[in-house]
Amino acid sequence: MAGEDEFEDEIDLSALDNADLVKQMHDDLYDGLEDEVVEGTQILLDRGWAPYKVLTEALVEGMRIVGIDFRDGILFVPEVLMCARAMKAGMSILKPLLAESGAPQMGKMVIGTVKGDIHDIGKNLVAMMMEGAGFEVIDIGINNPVEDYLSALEEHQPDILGMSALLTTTMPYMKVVIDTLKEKGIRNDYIILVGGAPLNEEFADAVGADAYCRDAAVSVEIAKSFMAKRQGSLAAVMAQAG
Ligand code: B1M
Repeated sequence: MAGEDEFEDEIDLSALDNADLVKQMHDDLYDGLEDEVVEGTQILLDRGWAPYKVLTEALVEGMRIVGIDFRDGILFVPEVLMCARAMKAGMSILKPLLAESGAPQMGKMVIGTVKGDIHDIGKNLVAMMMEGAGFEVIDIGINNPVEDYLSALEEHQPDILGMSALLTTTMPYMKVVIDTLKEKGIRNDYIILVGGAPLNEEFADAVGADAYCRDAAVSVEIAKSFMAKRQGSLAAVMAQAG
């Protein structure tokens, strides 16, 4: 019976040891199996894995493997969309845990993916980790023209502007945003952090950003150190004033 075969093929994730479970989760992510990725995420957490370890070793690594086959023309957009959905389902379990650090309010950040670009998994991760570190994060989503950044900055008055780009064709748009802020004389009102797989430090320098962030954890470290500097100079100005 087909039904019985299906059951026989099903893998009991909870019976796997950690290494095999993580490998199986990479496969399940690759196959876009949302429920299985969620189940695997929960099992690892129940076994005492830290949320960040589950995120990096099971989910992010799984998506890295997907990226290789996408690049090589083995996977196509509809399949990769299913992988992305599975990854997001796993991330939704981790989000409250990553955000529950109880850290004091560190500052405020507006973050969005630039115009022409709809990749949002990395940006979402950065937003999650920043929230976990005590930042208030306003996520303006994907495909943002400069006007969207400007209105979010005006409305929310953040300390930090974060921009994400995953395509070599969209990353130059970061310069359009930064140049517009310069033209308006408000560039130095914000710490500007940029990230995304095709970027590097040189690029961040070239477009006039304050820093390139390699991943979500590094983004948190860099944001904290800029905030400390900012608060230090503010304290110095206040001390001078009286
Ligand atoms: Co796209 N895609 N994609 N894709 N996609 C890439 C980026 C690509 C490298 C795949 C490949 O060829 N190997 C390639 C770009 C090539 C290039 O530009 N040189 C590519 C392409 C070509 C395309 C299309 C053009 C394909 C097509 O239509 N023919 C198309 C473009 C659509 C568009 O944006 N206009 C497209 C579409 C898609 C999907 C919709 C199917 C899907 C996106 C779903 C979604 O995001 N909701 C998708 C995916 C999933 C990928 C890959 C496989 C995975 C990206 C990802 O989520 N990584 C990707 C291959 C790859 O990157 N290896 C690929 C996991 C994530 C955790 O990492 O995003 O790097 P990442 O984020 C990291 C850091 O970069 C950093 O921190 C994050 C967390 O650690 N970071 C920041 C990111 N943003 C930051 C912002 C910050 C700080 C740090 O601000 C302060």
